Amino acid sequence: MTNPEQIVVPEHILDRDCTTLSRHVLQQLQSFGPEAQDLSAIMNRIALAGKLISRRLSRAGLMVGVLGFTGEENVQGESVKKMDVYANEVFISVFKQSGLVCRLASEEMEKPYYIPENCPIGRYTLLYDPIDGSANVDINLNVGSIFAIRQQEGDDLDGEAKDLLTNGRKQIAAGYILYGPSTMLIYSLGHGVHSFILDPSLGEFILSEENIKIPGHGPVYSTNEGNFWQWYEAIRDYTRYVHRHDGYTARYSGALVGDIHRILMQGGVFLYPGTVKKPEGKLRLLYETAPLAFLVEQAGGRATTGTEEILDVIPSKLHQRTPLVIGSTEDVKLVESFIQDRIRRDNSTMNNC
Ligand code: AFP
Repeated sequence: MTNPEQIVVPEHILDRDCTTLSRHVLQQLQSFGPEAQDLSAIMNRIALAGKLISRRLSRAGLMVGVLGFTGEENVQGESVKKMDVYANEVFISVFKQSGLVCRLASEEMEKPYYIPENCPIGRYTLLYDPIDGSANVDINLNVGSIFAIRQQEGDDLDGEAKDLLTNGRKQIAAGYILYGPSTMLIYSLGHGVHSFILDPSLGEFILSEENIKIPGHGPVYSTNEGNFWQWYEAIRDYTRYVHRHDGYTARYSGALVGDIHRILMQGGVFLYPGTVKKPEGKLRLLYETAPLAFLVEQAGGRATTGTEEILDVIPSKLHQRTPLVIGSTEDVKLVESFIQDRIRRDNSTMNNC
């Protein structure tokens, strides 16, 4: 018989070590019903995709045919990297026979991938950006995958996926996988934000932190200031403000997931605003800005286009882009105040003409 006093690892640590992602989903939903089982299984599949991508990234420089471009362009007109193609196909492959989803919609595919009729078909849709920040892959810096889960509404017989053209509040779950020094999975089912770390010795994502709360304010502003002269005056005003005031510091990696992760943990604001030539900005609503907005709001932060909450935006097409201002409530409000100020000034100039 084991004497409990001889156990050297405290019970709560052992318990945490045993909290895998699928167990955590069931705990969150407080149910073992079919819906909870499905969501738990979906998260498990996303985790499997993350493990496969993480494994390939960790050896990318040693393998043939992993780094660099394919020579093709995606639906966004951007050059496709070999890792983008691999990661996109990994998600399809892990979900194809799962019986959990009916469609997968990705930044890399013009139209959603429909589960073939000879495979079991589920009622959920997975939306994802397989490798976000893929320019970082070739130089061994952080990249990520972003995902969201929605329930299919209607039968989508015409294959247009029009039911996905709804606001981000329809997301059931969202999160990202960060491929950094360790591989992390952060997710929310609408009950707080929780993080998991891939333990390579176990091959499992293990709970690292529950109910993450973003600080109300942080020192970091994260944006590509190379676009300064392409931005609208309001964003330039904000940037001048942080340059002239103590307590701000800039951090930008060129990979959204890493930059958002820093802000989620330490506070601050990330901006990818529209430019005069591209008022809609660069980031895609369904695969990037809406999932991250869902997560950051669940952590107590905010996400806006500058004039509208990201989660209220109704897209008119699958690959719609939105400007993004996301992070700590106080810091997002500060950016908004510069935008509102410019709108007021522009309106009064027009009224005086
Ligand atoms: P990809 O997903 O096409 O690799 O683009 C990366 C990204 O969407 C996002 O991760 C970055 O924050 C942003 O673009 C970087 O864009 P800039 O190079 O224009 O700053």
